[in-house]
Amino acid sequence: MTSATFERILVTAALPYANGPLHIGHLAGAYLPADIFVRFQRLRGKPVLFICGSDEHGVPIVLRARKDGVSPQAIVDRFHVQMRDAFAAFGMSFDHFGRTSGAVHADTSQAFFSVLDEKSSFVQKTESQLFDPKAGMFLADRFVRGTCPHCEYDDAYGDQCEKCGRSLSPKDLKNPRSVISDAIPEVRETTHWYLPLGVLQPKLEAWLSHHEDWKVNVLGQVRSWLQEGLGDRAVTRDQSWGVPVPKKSAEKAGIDATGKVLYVWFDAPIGYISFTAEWAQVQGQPDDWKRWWQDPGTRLVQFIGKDNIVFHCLIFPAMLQAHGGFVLPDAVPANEFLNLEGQKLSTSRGWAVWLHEFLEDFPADYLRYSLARILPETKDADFSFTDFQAHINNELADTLGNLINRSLTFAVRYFDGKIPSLEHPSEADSAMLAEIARYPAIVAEHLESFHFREALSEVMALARVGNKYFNDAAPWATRKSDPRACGNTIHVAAQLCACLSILIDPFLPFTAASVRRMLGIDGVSSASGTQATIHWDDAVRPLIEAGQTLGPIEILFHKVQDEQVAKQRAKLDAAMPAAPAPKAAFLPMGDTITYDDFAKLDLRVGRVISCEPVKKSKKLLRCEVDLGFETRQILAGVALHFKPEHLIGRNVIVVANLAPRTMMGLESHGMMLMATDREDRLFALSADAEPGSVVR
Ligand code: B3M
Ligand code: ZN
Repeated sequence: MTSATFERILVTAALPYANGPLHIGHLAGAYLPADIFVRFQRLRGKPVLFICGSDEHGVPIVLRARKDGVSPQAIVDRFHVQMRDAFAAFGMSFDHFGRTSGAVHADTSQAFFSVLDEKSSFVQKTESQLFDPKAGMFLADRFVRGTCPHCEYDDAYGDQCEKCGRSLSPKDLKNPRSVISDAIPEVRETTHWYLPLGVLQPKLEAWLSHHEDWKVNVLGQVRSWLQEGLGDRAVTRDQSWGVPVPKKSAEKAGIDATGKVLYVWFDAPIGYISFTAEWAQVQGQPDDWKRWWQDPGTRLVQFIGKDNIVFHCLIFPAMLQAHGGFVLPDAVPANEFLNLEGQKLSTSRGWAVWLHEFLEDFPADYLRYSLARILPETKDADFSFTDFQAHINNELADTLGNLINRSLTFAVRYFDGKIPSLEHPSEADSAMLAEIARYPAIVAEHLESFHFREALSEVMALARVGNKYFNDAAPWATRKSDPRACGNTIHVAAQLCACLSILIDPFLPFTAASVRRMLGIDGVSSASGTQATIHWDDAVRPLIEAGQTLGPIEILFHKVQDEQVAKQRAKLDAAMPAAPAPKAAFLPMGDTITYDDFAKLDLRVGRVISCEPVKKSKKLLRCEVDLGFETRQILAGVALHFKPEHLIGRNVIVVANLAPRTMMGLESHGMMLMATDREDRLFALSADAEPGSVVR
């Protein structure tokens, strides 16, 4: 089936963990592309349903709760609301934003598990796993850290190494330690349900063979997993936070189900289904979710970031196949990662632009535009505030904003706020109208094939063509010399603005709505739950009648000032101060000596009674040191590190039996011991004992 023949499109975006605020990396990875796609499809008039929600189970949430000293429920309650609101403020037009800690989700995922269990799709295995004897719990996934067996990175998670990206199992780690108690884990036996993916692999491969057109980055990962051969994946965990393993399954297997829950990556993707069921309930048609998930006329498109590829392209499809009766993803347009100012985004180190904070300084469409410009579609991308400023000022303000603003302001000022008629258009007018007719299909083709950057670049190309047309037509000159030509220019420019108000809508929904308000266009909407009467394809033809009265002019974009950029940078720097220069290596150990070698040293406590610089020497200080039984002159090469007053009156340790040496014409009878650190700082050794005391 080609994508055109599907009756409806079900779009999902990865469910973000409810363990912290959202940042620009989240938007660029999955949500902005998904929203662009959905808004475009709604404008096309296709039945489309957009599902997302928060992923509220799993170790990250439990760890965050422990860190904050609150319950996991308190954490997810807080971040679910924060994420939902931030998404809404950025115009993410979900039809439903659910949560996996809800009752419908628990029922749906338990029912799913039970079907697989009844079909004997699972195997049960008793295996030894890491157990924290101090905390009294098994240590799955991120509860353990240790050294990666592949790359030796010493802080790898139990489920994945952040350095080399390999997926791990806690027992693979060398020198494992509990994240909870820092205890060294013991090995204990426990029984779990496993999905034997190896058995399911042939059927998966058959299905995947119809999707050779997927993105290269996605197919690359999928193929490498298949080549290695899929193994058994545990789908349950020993833990208290999660969807409990269904009692019936536990009884059937003769396993005590207490403290056993579904693995978060088993229940989370089922969230897409349970949230659709919740949506259907809200619509008053509780069974309607079936049409979206079980009718082969549905095209399922799943937007994710690259770290979720294996789950969406192999494991979830295998679960769906094992269950039977569900549609499988037709496309999984995964994005690569977004970096920030040249560095990896990091929630823990505070290296991020948080969505809820961004809105205090800029309108949502600014970020949507700048991110859409650089989406990491085929490789990692970098967000920088300098680029951001250039995107807004040179492109949004100077190109798009300028075109719309000068066209409509002209009509307000010289045509009484009405769109003039088109009479005997010039060649240039007709050529411009022909361009308008050409672009909707060009942009649509890019959007259909998930080339969002390219699509946006075509939209902006049309705006540039429009600016050139406006400049060449010079209505400010023809206003007096040829009023009809001037009217025609403004008429055509208004049609162009109308067309752009549709083409920019998936990217800049807030701006698009402003433009349509100014133009007085009703009947276009890409928002959730709205029925449009004017569609994407209508953008090819003139949408404005002559005589149409314009609404009040709205300023679309304000330029981003240098101070605003500086403020954002300062915020980032405050969050993560520049890393200290790496320290020098420790000096290598000296050769081994015997005790007798050591015993030759006569170390004594001394007190510095006087100290002064040595003339003509930068380094030497001359000290009188009281050793109890006598007073000695000792020269110390420490003048660059200590002032005489730092040493006078201090107890020091002296090598008392060192042969005398002459320096700068002065005799030194012994040596003071100092510690040198890796930055070459000196610390005098000291002891609170009377002068003359023996050190050994
Ligand atoms: N919560 C992981 C993530 O946020 C996970 C996605 C679930 S999608 C079903 O990267
Ligand atoms: Zn590694």
